[in-house]
Amino acid sequence: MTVTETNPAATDENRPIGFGRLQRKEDPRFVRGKGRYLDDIALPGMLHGAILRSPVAHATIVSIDTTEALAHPKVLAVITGKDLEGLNLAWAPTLSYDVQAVLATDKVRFQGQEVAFVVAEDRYAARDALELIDVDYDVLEPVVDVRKALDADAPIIRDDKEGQTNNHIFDWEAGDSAATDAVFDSAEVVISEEVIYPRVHPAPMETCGAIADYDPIDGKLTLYETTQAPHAHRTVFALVAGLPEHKIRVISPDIGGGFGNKVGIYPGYILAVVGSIVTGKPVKWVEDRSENLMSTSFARDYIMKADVAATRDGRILAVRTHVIADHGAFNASANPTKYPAGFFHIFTGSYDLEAAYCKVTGVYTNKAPGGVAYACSFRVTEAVYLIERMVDIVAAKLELDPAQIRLKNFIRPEQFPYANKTGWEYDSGEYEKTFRLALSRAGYEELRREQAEKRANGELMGIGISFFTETVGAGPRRHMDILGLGMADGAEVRIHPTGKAVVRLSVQTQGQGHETTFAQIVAEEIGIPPEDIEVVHGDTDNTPFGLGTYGSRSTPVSGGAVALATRKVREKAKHIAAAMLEVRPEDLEWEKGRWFVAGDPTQGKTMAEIAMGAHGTVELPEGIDGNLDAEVTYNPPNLTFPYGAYICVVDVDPGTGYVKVRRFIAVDDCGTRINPMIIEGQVHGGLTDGVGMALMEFIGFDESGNCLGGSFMDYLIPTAMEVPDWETDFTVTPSPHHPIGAKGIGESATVGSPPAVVNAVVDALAPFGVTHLDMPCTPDRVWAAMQGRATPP
Ligand code: MCN
Ligand code: CUM
Repeated sequence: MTVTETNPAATDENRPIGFGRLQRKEDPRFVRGKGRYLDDIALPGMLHGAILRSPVAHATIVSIDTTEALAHPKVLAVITGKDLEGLNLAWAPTLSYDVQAVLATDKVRFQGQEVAFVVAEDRYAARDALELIDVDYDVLEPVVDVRKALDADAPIIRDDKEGQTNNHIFDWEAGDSAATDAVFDSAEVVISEEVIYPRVHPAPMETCGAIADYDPIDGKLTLYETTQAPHAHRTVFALVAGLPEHKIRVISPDIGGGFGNKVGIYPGYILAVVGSIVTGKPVKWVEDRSENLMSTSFARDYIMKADVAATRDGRILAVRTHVIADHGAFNASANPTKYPAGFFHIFTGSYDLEAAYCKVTGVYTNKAPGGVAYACSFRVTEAVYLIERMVDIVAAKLELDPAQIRLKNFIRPEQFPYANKTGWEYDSGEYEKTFRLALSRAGYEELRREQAEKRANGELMGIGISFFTETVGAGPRRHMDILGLGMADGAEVRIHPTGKAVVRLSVQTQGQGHETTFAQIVAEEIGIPPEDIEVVHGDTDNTPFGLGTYGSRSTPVSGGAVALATRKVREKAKHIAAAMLEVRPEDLEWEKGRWFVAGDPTQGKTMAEIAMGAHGTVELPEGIDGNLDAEVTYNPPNLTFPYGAYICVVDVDPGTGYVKVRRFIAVDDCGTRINPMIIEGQVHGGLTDGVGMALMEFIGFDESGNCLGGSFMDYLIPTAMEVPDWETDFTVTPSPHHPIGAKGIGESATVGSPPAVVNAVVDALAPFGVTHLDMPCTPDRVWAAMQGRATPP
């Protein structure tokens, strides 16, 4: 088999097969407009649903009159919360052991909440009929300011919950409070700041939607959904709707971006199912942009009060923080159950501390639910932003260089595996090496000289550094589950008689290129070229069980499953080859793509020959059945800890406060790299996210609880105009416990870049005595900071 000829695209890094810069197998259909997204699917006789949403943030529902809507000639059904109560479906469990109203029955609790569902012959009729529904609301005082949510006189939002006498959801803590306080008591320097990570939204290009097709004859529900986790959704649907799980098929077609927005189970999905059961026809529901921005999973919304204890010369000793977490009206965030604040407790960052402690208080407000979305790595975003902002503040107050203070405090290579003070075991890292590469790529010393010259001329140039460590690949089953489902993932590898392969995954690509990279893992392990390997995913009838794609867990978990399943195939192939060659398996040696007789390389069998042999007539050894297939469910022993060093250079217009990102240098380490081109794409996208959040993205509310970020006119996202040409580089520190040494990369840049941008803006404003500025650093906020005024909301 001459691999190089059959795989001309994979020529990068001298690796003709397996890992390398292979062009994406999925792109021919995407670039030709042949992707098949949810809204492209039209089933025979399909009806269309639309959701009536609450115009107010907090109100009692006095009455709902649907008579006129029902009289619309094209309307087949109008469903209200009362109807759902009859089916015991008015409330659905969230992924955080709370409940969420599918359609409001008693009260509405955020602007945009689902109140009624219309099913009509077409989309326009469904929308028109929404306007014919008459809802009488008795408006209540809303809880908008999260700081006041726990006040004794605050209106109680969740009066539906028995025993709920305030807006408190949970208190969660990590680390050692007393030990941390002790370090603070004797510290030379204590520095405090309140750091806010505002509410933002993942805003994928494709909004969320579902098509439910319930067949009353055989009782089978086929549910097309924009979901990042088809298997988990199916199980939850079985539990919620009481449908037998083997009669539910969840199909997740091509996804136009997920970014965490497509993890949750939204009322619209459930309503499509109810609509199909009620009408006996397939029902499609697709939300519009405003519905997406106003009602589906937002992200962040953390107010973090933090203290850092340090020595006068910049050795950081301890960090403690108290977070108020705004979870909106329902606690619907998608965390591993044990961790209501996600993995926020990695806020100790990349530094070797003596002590750390965090407490997170989750509260209800009259806002849309969510919290864990937007490439957050389960709230590592908030953690990284906090520590990287604080380290810069400490550096500024102690008049130290932000690069030097980081070098002084890094966890050293010989300390890995490193147990941090809040319970994580970092698997591997060479922080200083990666950091120094970023400094040299940036020309850090030269940049500082340039900055000094500019400052002398009254020009505002800023240099921002961020060094982040992530924890991705949730997770070991003994520690991590969602609704009781352990966080493992399955993979199935089948080799056809002619030597072509199919690999079936439990994870779901949304743009990350799984159809390419998972084929590359099989190729690397077994020597079949990637173009001969088909990747199947996104259909519960055709893939093994697993928890899906989020928290950059596909490579750490599913990637491990695929590598191990392929190794099983390779081992089996050895026994079959031995039978074919009439030698003992111990006498065979492996080279990529073939087993051969040790000492006589001419005597061998390629994978294609072995595949045919497996299905052929040769007598197979005891215990080897006639196929070349294998499956594995992989339960990772630990998470993986990718990291990176980012440096951002900005110029601030002293006249307007406008921030221009001039340069951005990103050096990432995600261990073994499967496809460098795809990794670069992931990093470019995440850096763009970071510039967006740092400078413009923000979901705000007025005092009545009206959402101020409900369209792309108000919720700004970056375009090519706002971002520089990214300068990326990498180091490789393989994960010691992952089968191929890979760590996740899908969220690294979104997690790591916002502090670099904000640190750069604050650095630019240093001549004004500014040491902190909250995101987004919009021109008006930057301007106000220059004038020494409080920043506008
Ligand atoms: N990869 C690699 N080598 C590594 C690590 C990863 O080549 N060492 C490749 C993977 O094989 C995969 C891609 O990079 O093709 C991302 O892998 P991974 O880090 O495992 O992340 P996931 O595949 O689990 O993707 C999830 C992650 C998350 S949680 C969000 S949010 C996000 C992100 O991916 N959403 C995205 N990146 C996105 N990119 C696109 N285009 N669209 C989204 O919705
Ligand atoms: Cu937190 S967004 Mo991604 O994990 O799907």
